[in-house]
Amino acid sequence: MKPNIKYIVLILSLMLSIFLAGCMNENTENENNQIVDENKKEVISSSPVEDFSQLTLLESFNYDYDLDGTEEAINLYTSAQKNSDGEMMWDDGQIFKLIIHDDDKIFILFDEYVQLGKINYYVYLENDIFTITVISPRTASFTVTDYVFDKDTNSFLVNRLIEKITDINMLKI
Ligand SMILES: [Ca+2]
Repeated sequence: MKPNIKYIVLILSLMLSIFLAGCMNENTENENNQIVDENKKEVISSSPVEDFSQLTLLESFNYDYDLDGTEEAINLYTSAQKNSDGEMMWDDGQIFKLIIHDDDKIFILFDEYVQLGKINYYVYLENDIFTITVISPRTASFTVTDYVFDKDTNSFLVNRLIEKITDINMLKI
């Protein structure tokens, strides 16, 4: 009889798993209907220094967010170049990179080809926690993403606050 009991326990476990999975799917579906979806969390760790000299530096902001006495540089680069008068020659699309330079390492917060759109970033402290928010309006999407510094792991936690990537027809950027 013992094998039969094992078999019944196995079947019951499977049924419970399927039931729980069903519950979790329901939750996911509910949350997908909301604008704010905090389920998609990623972590950005440091990577080796790269050469960005071929790119155009659009903005730079310095701040010592890890309190080690040296300011980090938060730089926004684009692949679009300047003409001889120093004016930007924007194409329909270009690469944007938001990079934090910290001594012998960098953090690549954002590295995307942006078609008909732009990138704005904001740097602030929220409850004394260093945070960067990137807002990217484009003709067919609209995203707002937080990059929150985690001093314990010296990395950035990604919170995709708004991610409208389908059915968007932007009227004004
Ligand atoms: Ca520092």
